[in-house]
Amino acid sequence: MRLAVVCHPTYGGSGVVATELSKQLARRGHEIHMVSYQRPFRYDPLQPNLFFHEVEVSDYPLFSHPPYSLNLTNKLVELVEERGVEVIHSHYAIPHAQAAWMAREVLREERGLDVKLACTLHGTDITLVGVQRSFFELTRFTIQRQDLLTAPSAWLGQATERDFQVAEGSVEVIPNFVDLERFKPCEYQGIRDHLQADGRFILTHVSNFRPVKRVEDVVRGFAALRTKLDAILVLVGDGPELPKALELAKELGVREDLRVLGKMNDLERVYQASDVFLLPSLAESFGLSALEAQACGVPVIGYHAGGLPEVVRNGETGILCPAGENVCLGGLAAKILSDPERHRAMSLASRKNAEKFSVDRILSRYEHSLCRLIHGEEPCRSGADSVGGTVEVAVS
Ligand code: GMT
Repeated sequence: MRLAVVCHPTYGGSGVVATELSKQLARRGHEIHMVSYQRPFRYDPLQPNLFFHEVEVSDYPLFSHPPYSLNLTNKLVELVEERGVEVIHSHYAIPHAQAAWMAREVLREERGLDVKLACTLHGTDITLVGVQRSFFELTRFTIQRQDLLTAPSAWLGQATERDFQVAEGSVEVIPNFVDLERFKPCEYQGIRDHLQADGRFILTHVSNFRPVKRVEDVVRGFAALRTKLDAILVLVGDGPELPKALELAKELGVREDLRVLGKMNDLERVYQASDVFLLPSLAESFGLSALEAQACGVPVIGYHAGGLPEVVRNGETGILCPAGENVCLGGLAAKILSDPERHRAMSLASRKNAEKFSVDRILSRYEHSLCRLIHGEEPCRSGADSVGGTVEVAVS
């Protein structure tokens, strides 16, 4: 296959999934063209069959808001014409599904080319941003015109079908995946020392600290736990809600117990040192961080809401509290931590659960669905086959 993969390059689950998927498909011999305004942070320039195409964003002074979607559309037209791209795979609907649809219109009408469109919906493109009045109509229109729609959870699939008038059952659920070699349990003591845990339990939260992550609930839950147990709370990532969370921790008298690490690349080292992972979002479509934590053997505590129950097995690999009950988060975390046998069983079950989301298993599902767009039920040819066996490394 020859694919154009369009994504947001910044930190965030959708960019991570798009880039890891691209690398894996390229490894299987498909020709993958990643497209964005900046190189995605997990992109590997040395990987054969993987190319990055930067969209030049117009800086003409008349535009106080550069029309990125138009520059992106032109780049996609160019890639289909010049590189023979067969499918445009958008990650996060806005503005990628719109640009892909516009590119296809140009290609059909003027060049007689029929590129297929696939879009992986990730979460807030449906639940928060796409439903805004200023985005809704065009998002609905372009989502309905994709040849393949995928979502990481049944919960997000159903929300899309309900709110965007997509035919029932037409969103395919393909969960997020995890690299089980990288994210695995490890007893290494160094990070615990570095965090000055001094034998205390370690609770962790990793996110982009936006309101949807409900970081205040993390802090309130942790404060509730601190009335029962000695522990520290490690916060990884950065975003607009972080200062508020730190202020709240001060008010609740637990600021000294926080370790604020900022953005990190090698997250596995923090998960491996953690005893419990907290993710109390109410509208999380999947929760990639919850999967990565479980792969490292760390039970997850969050709410019975969104797609989280599809990732965390309530009572087995973590605990899901009734939505919004933040004191419950701390109370149940304390219960698990005070029972070493139960904690150990949950830790083992967490790793086992994560194994169901291995790269190989999930990748095959993407590969099958994308190939079907081009070849129907025929077996899929690799990119190398379809371009005459050439394997190149290049950046355009
Ligand atoms: O929807 C978002 O907030 C953006 C996206 C991102 O880029 O961070 O996150 C979503 O995509 C991830 C990968 O599919 C999922 O694991 C996250 O659960 C999801 N975030 C939300 O639904 C809030």
